[in-house]
Amino acid sequence: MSEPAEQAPERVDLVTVDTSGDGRPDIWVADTDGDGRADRFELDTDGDGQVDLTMVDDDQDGTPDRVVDS
Ligand SMILES: [Ca+2]
Ligand SMILES: [Ca+2]
Ligand SMILES: [Ca+2]
Repeated sequence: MSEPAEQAPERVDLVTVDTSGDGRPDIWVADTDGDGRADRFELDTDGDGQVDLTMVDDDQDGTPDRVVDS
């Protein structure tokens, strides 16, 4: 038995923010490659609880680099 060389990336929400104060998060900051650093930012811009805008931080410097259309 040997450990797999690569583990499947597992998304972890590092931070959720409720900017509108309605008790539901509208910003999610997630780590999708398992290194503990944020690389994905999701925004709910109309407050329905569904993500409207996804941004990816390719170099993981904390600033989103590009917008991903879903
Ligand atoms: Ca990461
Ligand atoms: Ca929404
Ligand atoms: Ca960046």
